[in-house]
Amino acid sequence: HIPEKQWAQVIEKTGGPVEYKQIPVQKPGPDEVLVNIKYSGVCHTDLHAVNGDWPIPTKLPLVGGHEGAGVVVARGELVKDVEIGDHAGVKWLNGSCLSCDFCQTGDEPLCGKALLSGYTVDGTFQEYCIAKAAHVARIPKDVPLDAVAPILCAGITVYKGLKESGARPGQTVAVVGAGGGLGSIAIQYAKAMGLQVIGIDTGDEKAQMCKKLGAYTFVDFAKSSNVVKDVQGATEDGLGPHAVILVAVNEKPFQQAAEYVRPRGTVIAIGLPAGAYLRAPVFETVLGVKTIKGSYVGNRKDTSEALDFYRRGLINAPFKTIGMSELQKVYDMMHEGKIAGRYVVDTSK
Ligand code: 8ID
Ligand code: ZN
Repeated sequence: HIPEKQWAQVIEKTGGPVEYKQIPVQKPGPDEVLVNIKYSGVCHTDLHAVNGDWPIPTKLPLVGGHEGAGVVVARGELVKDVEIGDHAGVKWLNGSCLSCDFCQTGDEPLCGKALLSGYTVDGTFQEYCIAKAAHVARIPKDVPLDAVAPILCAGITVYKGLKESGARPGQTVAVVGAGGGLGSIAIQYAKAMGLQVIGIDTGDEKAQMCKKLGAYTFVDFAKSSNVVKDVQGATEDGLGPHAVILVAVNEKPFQQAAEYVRPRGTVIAIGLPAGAYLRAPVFETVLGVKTIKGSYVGNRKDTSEALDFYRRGLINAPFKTIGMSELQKVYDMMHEGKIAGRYVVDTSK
């Protein structure tokens, strides 16, 4: 049975704090489902939303969260292909118009009417969350809901970013921010795609984790006196990695990447540090025929592909579980850069 009230983490104003309290359970509209969220990953995007780091405003009050894995408990009358009891994931792209130029061509994250979970609509830091049926991720029943939660944003995003990079099996990719949530999962997808990984982040815990996950070497940006030289030196011929996946929450590495990426290589910007700019030397970019581009989550097909990698046992990224009531602690650790891998909140605690 579906209760009238539920526990949620709510922010009333930009800047926070999050308040753990009871709020009403919503009813799904005709094209929507209600998902009983069991676990939700905590993405740095959720912290950006609390802090108001980005140029678009959030709804307020706001329930954050967009890596929610759970069970469908209700559906609107137009929903035909999601059943009550199905396992489903609520991701960043909560809904889109499905008819604009972008939606028609599988670029639905670019839809001008996109609904964003935990940003423009309430997200997954609550026990019951609404999402458009067309966009919920279909999660196979043999997959654990806690471990799969981080795939719903971090996994999809880095998988798509790796595809956008054009890197081929056997080539080298640098993951910048490799010790964080997206980075740790990026190492696993890259390895599964036959790429060789250089991890870049800081601290012994993250270094060890990155190597355990499959990075063949690690560059500690805080200890290195010349990150550009060290990253290039970590490649066999010293010419730099074929691709760079930028998932750090800091502007500086966005500038360094254009310098150390290999000629003909591609830099993929994914991380969204507040107010940051991409800067690259024109001369070296032109004569090196380098590509610099953004990558933004993934479409429904990327979602099912990313989940399939997970289902086949190719992705084993570390996560820690904590009660949803302790979300603020996770934000505090994230702010200090102290999380190796991902935290997942249990909505029942
Ligand atoms: O679709 C998208 N583009 C998308 C999707 C999901 C998330 C973008 N994001 C964005 C988030 O909004 C955030 O800005 O990706 C960024 C990373 O999210 P995350 O992985 O959830 O953050 P984290 O777990 O805090 O990891 C960040 C890591 O970066 C490292 C930190 O040590 C941490 O491990 N880092 C920093 I800060 N500066 C660094 C540097 N100079 C660095 N690593 C290497 N070099
Ligand atoms: Zn996210």
